[in-house]
Amino acid sequence: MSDNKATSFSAKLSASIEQRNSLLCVGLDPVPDQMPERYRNGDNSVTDALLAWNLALIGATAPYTAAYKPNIAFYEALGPDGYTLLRRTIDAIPPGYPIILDAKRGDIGNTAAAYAKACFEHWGVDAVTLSPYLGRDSLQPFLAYEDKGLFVLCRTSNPGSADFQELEISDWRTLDREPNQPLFMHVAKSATAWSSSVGLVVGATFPESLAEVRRVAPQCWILVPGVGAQGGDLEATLAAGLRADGAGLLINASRGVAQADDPAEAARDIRDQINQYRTGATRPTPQKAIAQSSAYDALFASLVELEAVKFGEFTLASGVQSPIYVDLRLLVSQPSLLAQVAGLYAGLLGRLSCDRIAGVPYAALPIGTAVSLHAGMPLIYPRKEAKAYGLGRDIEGAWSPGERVVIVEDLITSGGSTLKTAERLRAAGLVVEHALVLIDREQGGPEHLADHGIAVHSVFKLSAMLDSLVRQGLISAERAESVRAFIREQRTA
Ligand code: NUP
Repeated sequence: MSDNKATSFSAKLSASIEQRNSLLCVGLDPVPDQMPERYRNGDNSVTDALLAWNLALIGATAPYTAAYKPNIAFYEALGPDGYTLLRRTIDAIPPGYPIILDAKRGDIGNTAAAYAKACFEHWGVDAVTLSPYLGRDSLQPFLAYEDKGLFVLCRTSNPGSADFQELEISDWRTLDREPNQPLFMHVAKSATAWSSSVGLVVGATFPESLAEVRRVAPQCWILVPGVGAQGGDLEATLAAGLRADGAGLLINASRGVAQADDPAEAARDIRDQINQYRTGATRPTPQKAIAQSSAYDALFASLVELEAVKFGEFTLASGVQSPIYVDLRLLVSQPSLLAQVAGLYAGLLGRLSCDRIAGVPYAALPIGTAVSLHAGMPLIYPRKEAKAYGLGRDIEGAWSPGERVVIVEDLITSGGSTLKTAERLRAAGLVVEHALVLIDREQGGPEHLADHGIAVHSVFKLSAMLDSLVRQGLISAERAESVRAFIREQRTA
């Protein structure tokens, strides 16, 4: 959630952060075995002792924490008494402190509505954690409580978060500016686009992921568990995730505070460490942390190094003077880069259903072959000139009329060569509705092809590469601007 639109949760959170000068969130996760002996007074019940512990924690940490986060699992584990303990704990938190119920809910619509009612009406908390994997409609009942905060699990702190959250996928419907991305990045982009009341959960154990998430979700609140007992690096977390205004992160500590000999001191220490970093003159800018971790920077730098992308003054076949020259035929000279690029095309291809891919000669023949090997998808290719001897074949490879073919091209400018290929394939009875390219030069090609019933999916757009090369210091901002101006001019020409 961003605090531009002051929902009452974000307003309450901002006020509490300011009042306590703290980005700390104290977790209230009572575990009987871990309870210090002093809370057992002989004949009190376990839940009474746990309540005494929670009350002591709340009292001790109130001067230093901005919010509290009870995780409902620890209360449910106690059976019916656990519900009473949670009720009393929530009621004991002084007004002015936002309460985030860590419940990680996510279910089909009507069930989600019941969960939302339980969290916001029964427990009366200010915010809740949610799992995004049932999709947007599963969050809708929570979004309907407009004044509440939602923290969507994005990149969790546990080692197993790699099992699914790191899976690299591409979504050509929304993300064609960038190559394959981990699933958690899709969650970050989509969930924060659903509503400004959506924040994210990113574990402190993955600061590089946090930097990536911050890059695509520059404004939202991010709840960060995993410092302390789970070993997350506080400084790296702050470097990666703080917003430019020095806020935007809520750093959770549960066991690190609750099990300390002196919880007040533990909470104060974490708050102070965070604040030293926030106010320190030496901290690296968030932009630097982000630039260091962009997954695409390396690809763009490799293309420049190979001279597949060159900057200068070039005369194009049309006679036009261009400040950029892209020659992806050179990819064959660096097999590892060709393989990487093929993987990116294959990611786009995975979303489409087709029978074959078709490489456009010449540049896209080796690329098409590499994609075919990567995706296990058979390749065909139209000859430049039809053969006047032998079988006189015009399209090489095995195919039958009526099959669906996805065109693989190296880059798209006006779309002319892709259209020519599509027309030849269509004339042979093949069905052509999609084309994949590595680079969209943003000169109107996709729009032109859309008029001919062909959807173009690009791995990235030229402007994304220019932005990255400037960020990496590989080209100057002026050079990037001259390329952008050229592209604009050519587009309108
Ligand atoms: O990715 C997550 N990691 C995590 O630890 C998402 C969470 N919600 N949590 C919760 O944060 C976890 O369930 C526990 O309630 C708290 C971290 O506790 P501790 O490691 O600070 O004791």
